[in-house]
Amino acid sequence: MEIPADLGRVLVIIPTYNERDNLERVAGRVREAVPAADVLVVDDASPDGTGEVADALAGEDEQIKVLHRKGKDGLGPAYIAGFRWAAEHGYDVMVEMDADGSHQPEELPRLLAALEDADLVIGARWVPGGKVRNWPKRREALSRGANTYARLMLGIPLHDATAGYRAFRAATLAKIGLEEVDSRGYCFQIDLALRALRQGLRVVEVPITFVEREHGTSKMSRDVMAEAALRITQWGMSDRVGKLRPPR
Ligand SMILES: Nc1nc2c(ncn2[C@@H]2O[C@H](COP(=O)(O)OP(=O)(O)O)[C@@H](O)[C@H]2O)c(=O)[nH]1
Ligand SMILES: [Mg+2]
Repeated sequence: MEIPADLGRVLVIIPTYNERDNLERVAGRVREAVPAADVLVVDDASPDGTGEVADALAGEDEQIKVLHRKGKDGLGPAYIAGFRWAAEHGYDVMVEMDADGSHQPEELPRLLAALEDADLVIGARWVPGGKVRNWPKRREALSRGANTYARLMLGIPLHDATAGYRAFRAATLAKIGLEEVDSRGYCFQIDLALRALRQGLRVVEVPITFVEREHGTSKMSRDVMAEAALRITQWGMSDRVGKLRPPR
């Protein structure tokens, strides 16, 4: 399956922090699964030399690009830098994909096909047909719980608002006010989905099979979880207070 022609130019943005043992494989799989798409690696000066691996790949394949950043600054800021780069270079579709193989490049054509009738497509785990491979029960419970909390607290129709495998139309990102986004970890994904929904844009979830990484380590931390829990609560509360005010 190729990219639907009317979607235009697609950029797959892969943020990396210490992904030396994963990057070449995932970039190769993207290039094979969707040859027309370009790849942008956004590396935060990984101490393990991922940035040099990215440069070597870019040297061999002109459809692979690299954005080097000064130091580890979180997933959200890395994606925002990637989105800006994509807009400056005239891409029509921006894809978010992890470097660790959790988001299978072979599923990207399905996400892109769904984008024909949507403004944002989320590759979702917690929908019928969605799956997770090699996750401990505890992590699954945490992710499901966080997503249920977000759905109820924010009143949004999504089942996997924290999912990070996504395809955006460039117009979607232009409309959602990226300058104001300062979420760093998982809540970055919720933040963008919420903004898209509040703009009245079409947000669609398609089932994916998420595969836990084999190499390297997760950058998920207590701080990342605490940020998400706090922000969901704040957003949900301010929305409720807003609704209590008399209409103007
Ligand atoms: N550039 C950049 N990439 C990051 C940062 N934190 C995480 N990543 C990347 O974001 C993706 C998802 O992170 P990961 O550790 O796999 O989180 P998990 O899948 O939720 O366990 C991976 O490709 C990471 O290398 C960061 O601060 N900067
Ligand atoms: Mg991961």
